[in-house]
Amino acid sequence: MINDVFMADIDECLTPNICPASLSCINKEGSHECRCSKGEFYDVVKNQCVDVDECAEGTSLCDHTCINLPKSYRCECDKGYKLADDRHACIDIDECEDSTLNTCGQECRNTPGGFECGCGAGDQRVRRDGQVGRHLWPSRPLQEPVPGLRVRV
Ligand SMILES: [Ca+2]
Ligand SMILES: [Ca+2]
Repeated sequence: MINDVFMADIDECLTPNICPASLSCINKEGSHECRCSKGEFYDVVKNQCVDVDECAEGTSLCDHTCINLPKSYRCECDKGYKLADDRHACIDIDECEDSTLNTCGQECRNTPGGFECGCGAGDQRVRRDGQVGRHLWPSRPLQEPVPGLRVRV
């Protein structure tokens, strides 16, 4: 019969400095383990935990830009896109949904990463601000170039 008293686990982690600096102590049944934090790895040469550069390793899976951080990383999106709830994917901002995000005087068409402004065939005035919008399209096909069509950029 096993004597529970002799089988009792000792929590080695209660011993001060049982693990080298920057390593966390994990108590295990009959032993213990010194481990680096999540997002770090043990560098044998430096004898310490160092940050994993998820961006350089290509493990970040960011849609656009990866920013390496201590023990972590973060994803950023190009202009005209916003970070999705999963904090990795980038989704297009619909500038036409919010009039403060587009500079169209008349019609607005959402495009991936930007928006386009257009005007009716009968209207020759089109406002366009090059900030995010890229192109100009006639909202109705023009049969031929309209004389005197002026585009203000
Ligand atoms: Ca990192
Ligand atoms: Ca857009």
